[in-house]
Amino acid sequence: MTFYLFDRSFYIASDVLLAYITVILSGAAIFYLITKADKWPTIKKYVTTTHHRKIGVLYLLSATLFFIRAGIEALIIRVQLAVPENDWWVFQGDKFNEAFTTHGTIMIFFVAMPLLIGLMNVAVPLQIGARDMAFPYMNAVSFWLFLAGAILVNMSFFMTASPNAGWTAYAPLSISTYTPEAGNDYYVFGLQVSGIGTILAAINMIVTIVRHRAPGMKLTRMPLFPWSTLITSFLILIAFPVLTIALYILMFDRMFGTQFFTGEAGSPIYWQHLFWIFGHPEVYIIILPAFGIFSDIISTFSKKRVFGYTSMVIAITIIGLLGFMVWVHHMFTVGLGPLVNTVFAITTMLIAVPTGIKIFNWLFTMRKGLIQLTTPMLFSLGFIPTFVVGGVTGVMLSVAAADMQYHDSYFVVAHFHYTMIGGTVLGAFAGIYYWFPKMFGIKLKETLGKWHFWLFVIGFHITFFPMHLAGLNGMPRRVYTYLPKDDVFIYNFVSTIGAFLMGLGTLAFIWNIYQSFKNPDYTGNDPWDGRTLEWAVPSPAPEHPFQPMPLVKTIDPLWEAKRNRGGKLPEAESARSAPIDVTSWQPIGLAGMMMVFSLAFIYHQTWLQIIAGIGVLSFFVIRNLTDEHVRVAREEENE
Ligand code: HEM
Ligand SMILES: [Cu+2]
Repeated sequence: MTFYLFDRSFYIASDVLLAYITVILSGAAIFYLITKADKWPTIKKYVTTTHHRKIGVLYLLSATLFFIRAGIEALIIRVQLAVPENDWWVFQGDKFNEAFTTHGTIMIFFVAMPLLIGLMNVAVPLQIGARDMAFPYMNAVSFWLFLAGAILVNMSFFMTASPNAGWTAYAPLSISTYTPEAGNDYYVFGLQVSGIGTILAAINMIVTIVRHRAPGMKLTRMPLFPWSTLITSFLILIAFPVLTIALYILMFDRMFGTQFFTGEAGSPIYWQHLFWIFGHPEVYIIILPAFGIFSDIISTFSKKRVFGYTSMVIAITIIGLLGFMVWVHHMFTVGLGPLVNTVFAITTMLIAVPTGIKIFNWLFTMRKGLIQLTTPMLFSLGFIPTFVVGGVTGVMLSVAAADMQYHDSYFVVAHFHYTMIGGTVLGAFAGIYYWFPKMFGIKLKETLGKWHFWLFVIGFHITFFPMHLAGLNGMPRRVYTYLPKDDVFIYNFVSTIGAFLMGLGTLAFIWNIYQSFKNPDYTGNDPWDGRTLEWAVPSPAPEHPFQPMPLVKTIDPLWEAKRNRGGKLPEAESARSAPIDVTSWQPIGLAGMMMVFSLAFIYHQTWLQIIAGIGVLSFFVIRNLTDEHVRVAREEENE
């Protein structure tokens, strides 16, 4: 759309204009509602908090918002592809490239990751009897850095500079020769800033799990969600620095004229290696925690201890290790030679073994169990067959010779949505329904939960099953249209209908949250007749849980206590000390400054770079001068 002001013309694309209007109007509405309900003090509490439950809620809330944004993009993609030779609105050509790039990038980094890290924050400390995360302040820093990165990537659209080289940002397309606009700089800085937050979160999880378990809770008595969190955190700790390095190098190629990925000595294949050495572990980073969630939920609602506990732990560990040895399965068509392809085909196929073990363990956990079809359990049951389909197509793709056909086709798109939606997203929904009482003291409505489940899962299969067939019929991914004679119309049309059903399912979820707060069902400590420690503390979880500190003697201590000791957990003699909780504006300040710093680089503003750089460093200095241990010690002296 073109506007005229004082003889000058301004062009704003109509989709961007619509986004501006939507954001301004909904922003004003939210501002009004908050003021009317007098909620600014609550917001301040959340913004300055270092408490694990509140930070968990912040992660989940942001993830939900980004899910809506990237979900709308998915619907746009589906509408554009509904019929052949479609020229609907503006989403052809480069706009389409931008749509699938930001859809993929946001879904992976700013939806899947924070959904899981959010649930870890809410549940893991309580499940292991810790009083908070080991480093509460750093936890807040992690969250705000994640959000700063996410805002950077989301902002690009409003600056009409969306990343457009795919979520994989393959060189040479992603270097400035081919994409000189700011879009891929937003990608680089957004992922870099949020990646630092993720690495810090992983360190925090590892230390919390290793150092802050309740007395008696040996690693062999730890529930499976904390176990999968521990393994996942190690994967993050190893894989994310590879992404950090890759992004740095890409930044140098884009901004400072180096030639790592082009030219005489450089090669675009280097980017593919670096990206997938990070990228494959990344897909396990977003699936293993979901496995943990399903294990705990299936055990709770089958009223049985999880079958094959030890083999579950070993399987997660092996999947984690193998995850680092398979990255070349994304590069079978590059031409690395038959030997390399064979080795990586075999390691990839091996992963099916521990995954299969887990599937059978879940089935055996349910066998002869007293199964309760609550909403979290339904999501877990929906996961098993869906994920098996994703696993089977994964094994098909791992056959290097066959992958020459499958590669970059819609078959791949179907495969990874079966694993990521069938695994991660269903897992996150299951976890949200399951732990919602621990977050807010109320349950989500079961009837609406069932609507959510059925619409979403049926919609999912209608959307993604036909994509396998479109892919086998030769439809490549990342294309904005096709011809009638390509014979893929019917698959695409059905797929688009399914996508809208998923959208309806998501609306049911949001409506459910609204209804549940409006007519709350208050629940006690233990709404699901749970087995693990989090159900022994009040809902919502208080600032100082576990007084007195329990002594753990089995895998499901609360269940054991309910059977044999009238529900009272044995008490430990000496409690673990609680981390010092503070409230602070520093984490959000630091993250905000990082954002300014990044923008200064994206728009090449040297002075702003210097000032914002000093700003970032000064937060480190301030932090050093405000040691809360000293403050607390002084307060205790004065008492
Ligand atoms: C909610 C319903 C969803 C629908 C209808 C949907 C649809 C699509 C479609 C049609 C594509 C292919 C675009 C193309 O190649 O031209 C795509 C790509 C992608 N989707 Fe989704 N998606 C959904 C949810 C998700 C979720 C939850 C995730 C991850 C957690 C995800 C991750 C991705 C990724 C990584 C890509 C690849 C982007 C690229 O090629 O760079 N999607 N999606
Ligand atoms: Cu992979």
